[in-house]
Amino acid sequence: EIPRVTGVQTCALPICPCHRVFGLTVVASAMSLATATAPVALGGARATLRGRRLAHTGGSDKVIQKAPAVKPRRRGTVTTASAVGTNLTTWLLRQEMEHKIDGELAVVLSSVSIACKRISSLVQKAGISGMTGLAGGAGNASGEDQKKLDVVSNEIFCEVLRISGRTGVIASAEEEDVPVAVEETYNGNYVVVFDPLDGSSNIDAAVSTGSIFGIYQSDQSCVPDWGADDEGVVQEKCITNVCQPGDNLLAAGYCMYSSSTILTLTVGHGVYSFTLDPSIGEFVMSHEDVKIPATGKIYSFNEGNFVNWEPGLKEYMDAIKKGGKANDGKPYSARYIGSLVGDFHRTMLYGGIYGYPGDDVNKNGKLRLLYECAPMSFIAEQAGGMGSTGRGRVLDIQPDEVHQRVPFYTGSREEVQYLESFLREN
Ligand code: P6P
Repeated sequence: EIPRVTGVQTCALPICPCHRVFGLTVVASAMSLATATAPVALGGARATLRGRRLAHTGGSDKVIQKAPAVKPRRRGTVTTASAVGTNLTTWLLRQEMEHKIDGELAVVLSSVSIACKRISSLVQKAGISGMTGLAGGAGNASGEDQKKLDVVSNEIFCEVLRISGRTGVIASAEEEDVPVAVEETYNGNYVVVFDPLDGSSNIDAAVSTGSIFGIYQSDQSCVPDWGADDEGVVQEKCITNVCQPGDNLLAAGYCMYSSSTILTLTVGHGVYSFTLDPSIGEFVMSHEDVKIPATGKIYSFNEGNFVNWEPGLKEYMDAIKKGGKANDGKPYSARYIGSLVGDFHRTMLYGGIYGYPGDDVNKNGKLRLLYECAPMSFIAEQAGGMGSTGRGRVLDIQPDEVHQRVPFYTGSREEVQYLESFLREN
């Protein structure tokens, strides 16, 4: 039974094996291709040309094969082979070897990937396991109806993060307004913010959904003194620890549950996507060092809100419908599935712009800064794109509260800058 303290939910979980990223021998598949470039004249000896054995020539020095004209490599040039096909665990170990993350963060990321696998399995069979439809109850902290899978996905994320033993504080889209302090036994150095199942309104129609997460270093001055702090002080420290600007993010990612399950993440050195291979239950790298095209002819907005948009945004919309730079002056195309993760992933790969503007009804729009816009902006910037409020960089914002909303535009750098130019004029 998890003892609940009103205000700050702490939990004393039974001692469980932590998720560990076991040390594996990492074989760096460095290949150096020393290739002959001149025609090969063989004199009575076996020879190897690029690994293929050629027949003995009986001593005549005639050319028996002209090597393909390839640019000679400087001997000793090590060519690091692509990491595509590497599984997530091996990639995390490589990041740790290269000091891009520490072992503790590797454990947290590995735990998140386990949560994503479990949620993917539930999403794939939601329609036949009675997991569609509303959970009932009062809804989440943002006043949104909770689907059954929202609640279950949230519990999965909370459980794997607590058991990882590396998480100090967690803040979820589905938890009440205060972040949750992880009980001391399992307390760790990281703050994890997440939306366990974004776009869950699409579940009943089997349209793409996703999990979004961001990981911060815990501010040691905000770690509760479990023996002395009362719950008000613990709560205050947790909120301070969670409300960090996106620029402090150590890692961020999303897992898209669609025609395939794709975990995309960054640890601050580029963006990598791993596709779940259900036959082995492993995330396998499918996209290496993803870069968003500088321009793109797809725009992704809910135009149902058009009448409430500010004048500059309306002018922008009219402009790209007449024609834009990315499409040789021809009109852009609209794509909108109402799921941030799906719309964002497509924008990442194809280019273009996704936006959820503020309007006359909701001046800060709908998306939450901490666990939607900031993680997605970190990923976008790592992929050469942008994350903007239309008038500033999302990652610069110091959050005032956990479920704070901001207007959000992201995608191709030149497309977001073009949009900003219309808003600056007004
Ligand atoms: P609307 C899903 O609820 C979400 O948070 C994002 O995933 C999505 O982009 C947006 O809201 C859709 O909102 O108002 O267009 O239905």
